[in-house]
Amino acid sequence: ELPLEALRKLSDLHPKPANLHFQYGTAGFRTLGSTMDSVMFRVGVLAGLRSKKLDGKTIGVMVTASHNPEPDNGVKLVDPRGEMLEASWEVHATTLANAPTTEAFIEALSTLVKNAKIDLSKPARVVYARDTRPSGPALVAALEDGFKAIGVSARNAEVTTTPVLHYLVKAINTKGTKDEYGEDSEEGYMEKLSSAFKKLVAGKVSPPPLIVDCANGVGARAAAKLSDYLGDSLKLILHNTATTTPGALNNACGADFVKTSQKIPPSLVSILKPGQRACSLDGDADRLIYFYLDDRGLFHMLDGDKIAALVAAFIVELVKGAGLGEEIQVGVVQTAYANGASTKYLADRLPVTCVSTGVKHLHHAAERYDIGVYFEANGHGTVLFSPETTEKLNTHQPSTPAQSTALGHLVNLTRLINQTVGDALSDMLLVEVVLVYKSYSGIEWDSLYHDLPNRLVKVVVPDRNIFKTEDAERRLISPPGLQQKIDELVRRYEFGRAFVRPSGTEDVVRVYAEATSRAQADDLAYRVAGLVY
Ligand code: NG1
Ligand code: ZN
Repeated sequence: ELPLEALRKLSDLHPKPANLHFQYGTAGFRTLGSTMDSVMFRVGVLAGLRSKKLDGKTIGVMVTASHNPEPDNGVKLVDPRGEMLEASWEVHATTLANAPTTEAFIEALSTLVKNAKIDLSKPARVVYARDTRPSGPALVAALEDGFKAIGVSARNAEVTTTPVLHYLVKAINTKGTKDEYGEDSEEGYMEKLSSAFKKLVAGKVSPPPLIVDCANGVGARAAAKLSDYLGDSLKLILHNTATTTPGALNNACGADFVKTSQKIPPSLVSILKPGQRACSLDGDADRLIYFYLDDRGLFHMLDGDKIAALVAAFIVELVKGAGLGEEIQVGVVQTAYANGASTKYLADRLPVTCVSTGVKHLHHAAERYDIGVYFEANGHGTVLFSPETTEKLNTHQPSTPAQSTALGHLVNLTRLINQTVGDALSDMLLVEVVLVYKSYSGIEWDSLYHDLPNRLVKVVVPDRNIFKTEDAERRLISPPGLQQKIDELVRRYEFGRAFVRPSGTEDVVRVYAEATSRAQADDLAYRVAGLVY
């Protein structure tokens, strides 16, 4: 039976604003933080039900709006293996969030319990965390009321990054099993990553210090801790660490700023020397973009596509080196936003799949390879080793010392990489390992291939839901006739490519275009935008 009395009493403290509609999208619920009180309460209850449904396994709840402006906030659920919430439950989340009254909410809960066959006598366990947003504490209090209302045993992981929360979920659920992921604490995470990194770079020449733009967000705290664990193995110089300065979060800094504006954060202009490498985290430290200035002071960005190219080629080399080239297939997963030049570079070397935007699509497609490398151009990504591959790496008998070394590196990579979700800090260490092995500076890395100039624009339209896509979002099937017009335009540009899709996180339609020159890419993007509007 649902604890109706507690639910009613607490739900009445968190009424749903009458005029708002909430949607659990690709990144959970995300909107203005000041409107999310009822959403948080209801997500607290839903997390409890999700845990009960999964026999008391621990569910994660992360309160963050990532790279969005400071007044925004958001919340998403993490399933027991550290992955995004199962898709069918996204619908339940939306239904519960939009019930107009307490009674309607309780009715929707009863329906869910019945339809999903949830045994309410099971225990409910949740671990939750938040980023540094000022709206966070009040929203977490509403979430905790939700836990209380349904009787969740909840563990507060306080202020930490999204990837640490995902790590905790997996670590808690695998504790004491043969698949134990690591100690279930932030320290356990730091220890796991840093010790794998130190083993990988042992005996190598330490690289020059790395400048890290922390977006004035929670990544600043995590990077500072990680830096202590790394000691001399990698020196980090942290910038944009003002987590308590109002308005500073993601403002003219961070991975999204760098990727979108294709510029160095103004706060680093006087700091970054030519040739020196730097990277930006986003507001919850699950995206990573590198960059450097060349001798002429020109800005060069190394985005998620460049990271995928660097990392995938390195892993392929190690797999071959370990004598497992025939047995282990390495593949890459991208979205339509991947630069055409990166797709070409990668496809010449290994299998590449294109999927729809959204981490869950990338993650699931990557799981189909023995080793699946997935990165969004915006810097969100990771590498997945299938359970069979991990097993093989741990048990394979190498026949030469060189094979043994390569095998050891692969095993250490399985520990260095946060396989639950894209993780800026883990990815940063991964990139640093490859740069050390290849003796690459940013310049050599950058020259793996040359990005096609591209432009991404947002178009505000009356109703973005009329835009429907196919072929991994590369083509429109609605509104009728529009795709043909786009095709006609694209044909006029050398290496032209353009596509239109509705955003899953903002009320806009996105237009992407690339061509051989900056002017052509801009021109194509604006002409396509003109068709959409
Ligand atoms: P939408 O708003 O659906 O384009 C954006 C990003 C995605 C992904 C999600 C989740 C672009 C073009 N889109 O999705 O890659 O990161 O947010 O945060 O960067
Ligand atoms: Zn993020």
